[in-house]
Amino acid sequence: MRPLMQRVAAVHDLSGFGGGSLTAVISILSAMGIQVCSLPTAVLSTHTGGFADFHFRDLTDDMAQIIAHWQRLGLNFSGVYSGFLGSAQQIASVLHLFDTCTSSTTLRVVDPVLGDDGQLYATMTPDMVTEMRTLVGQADVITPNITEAALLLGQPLTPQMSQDQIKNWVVSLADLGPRQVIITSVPEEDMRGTAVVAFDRETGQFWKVGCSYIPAHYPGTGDIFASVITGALLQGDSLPLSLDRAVQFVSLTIRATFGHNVPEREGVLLERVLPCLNAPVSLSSFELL
Ligand code: PXL
Repeated sequence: MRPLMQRVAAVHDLSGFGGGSLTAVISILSAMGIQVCSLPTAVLSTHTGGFADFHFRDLTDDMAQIIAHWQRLGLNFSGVYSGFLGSAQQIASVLHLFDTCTSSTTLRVVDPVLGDDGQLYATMTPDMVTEMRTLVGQADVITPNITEAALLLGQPLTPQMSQDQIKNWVVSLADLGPRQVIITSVPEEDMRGTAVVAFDRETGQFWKVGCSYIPAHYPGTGDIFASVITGALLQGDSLPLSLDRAVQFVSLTIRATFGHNVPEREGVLLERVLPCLNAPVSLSSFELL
């Protein structure tokens, strides 16, 4: 029997204030008509970007129990989508979830949340980087930002990258295992703005979508991006159209926020633009690289 609704297991933290993580994942996928089953990895008072003395509760032990219960219930997910993890040990749980509660058609998306702007996030350890290489190896789709791509590949991050170099990186990441690799925040050669660059190992195609430059950096936009990618792929969109939808939606959230005098650490005004996720696709700007 066809499932009544697509169902995704979302393996992310719940940050109370500051946007991003499960708050973004649930609202975006729900708006796209996809049911979210949350597997929380940690509970925090805020995200870790820009707040000192945040409260952090690691849920590593709870995760195994939650998965065991889901297994007893015979749940079968159309997608498993992981993001911020609370400890390196949680990677074993995500790998276990990949092997249970899934079928041959389940889409496995891993956003290897490790850091940004050349630095690891406050709770991340070198262990996490090593283990994350194993997790991305079992994914269908991965969505690192350029810092996370550098960490996964053990390469230094440079302010500028040639087209050949970035192509090299997406292929090297695909060599770890995933079919589709999407790198965000790739610096443009002219240093004006950034781009998203993707590679599909099965077709051998490289794609690029440019992002217009806005001088602001809001936490949580990586979670928003990866959530739209997950929703669009589950809705049946191609990789390039999914990239386009995710870039356009993230740009909208930033434009809805920029201009208000809100501290960047409070994140974007996601709720202001959520309904746009249901607008018909009207323009696209992807390019073949
Ligand atoms: O946006 C990624 C993310 C998710 N969850 C927490 C974070 C961050 C990035 O800083 O701190 C708790």
